[in-house]
Amino acid sequence: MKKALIFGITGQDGAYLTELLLKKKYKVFGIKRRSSLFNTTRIDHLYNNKNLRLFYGDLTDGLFINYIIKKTNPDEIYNLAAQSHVHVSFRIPEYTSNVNALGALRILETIKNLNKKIKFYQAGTSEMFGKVVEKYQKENTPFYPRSPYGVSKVFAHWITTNYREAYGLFACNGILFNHESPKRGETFVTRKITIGMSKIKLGIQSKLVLGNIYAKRDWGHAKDYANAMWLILKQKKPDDFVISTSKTRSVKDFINEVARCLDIKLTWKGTGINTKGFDGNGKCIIECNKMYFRPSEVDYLIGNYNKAKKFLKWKPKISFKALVKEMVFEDYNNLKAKYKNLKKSK
Ligand code: NAP
Ligand code: G4F
Repeated sequence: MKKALIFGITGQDGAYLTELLLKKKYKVFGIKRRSSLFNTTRIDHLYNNKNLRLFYGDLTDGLFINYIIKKTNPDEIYNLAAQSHVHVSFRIPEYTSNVNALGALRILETIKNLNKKIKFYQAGTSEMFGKVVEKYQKENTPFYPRSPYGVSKVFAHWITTNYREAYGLFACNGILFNHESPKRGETFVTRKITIGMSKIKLGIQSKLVLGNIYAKRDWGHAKDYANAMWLILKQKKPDDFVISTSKTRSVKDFINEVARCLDIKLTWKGTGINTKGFDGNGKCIIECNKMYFRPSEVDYLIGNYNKAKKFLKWKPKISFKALVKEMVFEDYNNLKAKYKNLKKSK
């Protein structure tokens, strides 16, 4: 039986990857952080699986990392743990770097010292391309990160490459473009929109306030991307892969698709930060506020996943429309049920 150790198991991607690996009959060890509230919601449905075992731990703790890798001695390690919010990284740059950059180094150094046969996956990101220097970003497109988050991930990318070249580790970088799902964190823009617009439709919220709605992203589904992570470690030789859909859309396009799913007749007026969205009754339901703008922005991302298609035989299966529909459906129905129960209990 293959054994996998997942850092970041309680996150969006950790949940999809755990589902996949358990289905493939892996023994899965996962690291959860100690917190004052339960933080395992995304994997609670897997809790009783006898092949899943969770440990408390943290990527900032080198002693723990050494202990857990020694104790579990896995075949594969997936490093999905990160302070993953770009805007927040401007507020806590040192912490972000400690977790995202040094965290990856701590794992690699432990693998090097304990067991060089362990395969390692590093969760890299399109944010490393930042102010893009090529129209379609691929594996060898130069990086130009635009946030402490992006910079921390560039370190993690290169230290992974360095340990592969210097010590012969089976260490791989996935360079994943934005991927979303109903399990997406609620402060990322897609989920903020599906929750906010659902609440507006249900009459629980009057307005959705956003930042730069003209930024463009290449959005895929997290389930497809978790599958790519597993395929990357299945290769004969360690390598780096871009995972994307090769389609780009603005935040405004995403909002329009959500409005369509919820049957909200949305019209727009104004430009830039003064852009406003109105419902069928002429009521302003969307506006922009500079508090959600970043000190430096990534305006445009679109990936070229040809290498993954060729070597991993991977391609995205879930379309943009299907992704948005799934997210809206989940949020709208859950909120509707919750709101109904609240009304009943009053
Ligand atoms: P996420 O939902 O924010 O999950 C991050 C995970 O890391 C959570 O389990 C979190 O624990 C854990 N974590 C945070 N700080 C930690 C620390 N100090 N020690 C141990 N664990 C810690 O992120 P995601 O969307 O699943 O993304 C997974 C990885 O892929 C991240 O590294 C992210 O940077 C990267 N990535 C994501 C995307 C995307 O579009 N989703 C694209 C490219 C790359 P808690 O649950 O306790 O917070
Ligand atoms: O949803 P976002 O916060 O995602 P962002 O910054 O692209 O980062 C995500 O994807 C990366 C992959 O490229 C990951 F590495 C990273 O961990 C994370 O998962 O913002 C998307 C866009 C940005 O341009 C942002 O400025 O939406 C814009 N935006 C506009 N209004 C907003 C908002 N973003 C957020 N979070 N909240 C807003 O109100």
